[in-house]
Amino acid sequence: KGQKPVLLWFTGLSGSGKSTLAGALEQALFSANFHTYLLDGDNVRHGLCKDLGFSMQDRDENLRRVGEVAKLMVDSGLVVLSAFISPTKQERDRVRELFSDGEFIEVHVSTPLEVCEQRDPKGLYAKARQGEIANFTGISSPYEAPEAAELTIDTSKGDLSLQVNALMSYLNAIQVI
Ligand code: GGZ
Repeated sequence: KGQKPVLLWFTGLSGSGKSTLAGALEQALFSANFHTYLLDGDNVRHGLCKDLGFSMQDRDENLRRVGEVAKLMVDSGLVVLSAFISPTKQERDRVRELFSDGEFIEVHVSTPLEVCEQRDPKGLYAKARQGEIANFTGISSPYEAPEAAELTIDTSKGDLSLQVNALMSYLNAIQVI
């Protein structure tokens, strides 16, 4: 049983659950013996993109680099998962264009802003509201929701294991795994 290399691109607000969901999916794929790699702010913004901040221009460049790296990883045969806010349609579509049909799977983590702000795991929304963080997505910087994501998941509804199962079923249905 083989695997078809693809990029699963998770997009959504800070605190929407992108990393948690992508991490749990990666674990499920790993357990089923698939070869994966998870790109997220934790492993990219401290290294490859440590020169970049959160202006629109820097986010563009962050996502351009992530897209190019993901492309190399997909070319090497991996199932790649990425978890970045990726706030604009233009940035996401530019990454999509690097891939052939069916290779780029956009997953909109659509958890509402109110829920993300209530979760506020790192206290960043509170800081953004107080003006201590500028250009914060959803507060003082825009987020454009995808119009045609392959999948949409609201992590405030239903539990993580069911959402991972839904993602695994989708990957199975489109013959990625
Ligand atoms: C949004 C910010 C900001 C600003 C710091 N706006 O919840 P987190 O902390 O762990 O995830 C957020 C992360 C977003 O980085 P990305 O590389 O995903 O963004 S983008 O795709 O737009 O390039 C948040 C933290 O960085 N963070 N400042 N101003 N999120």
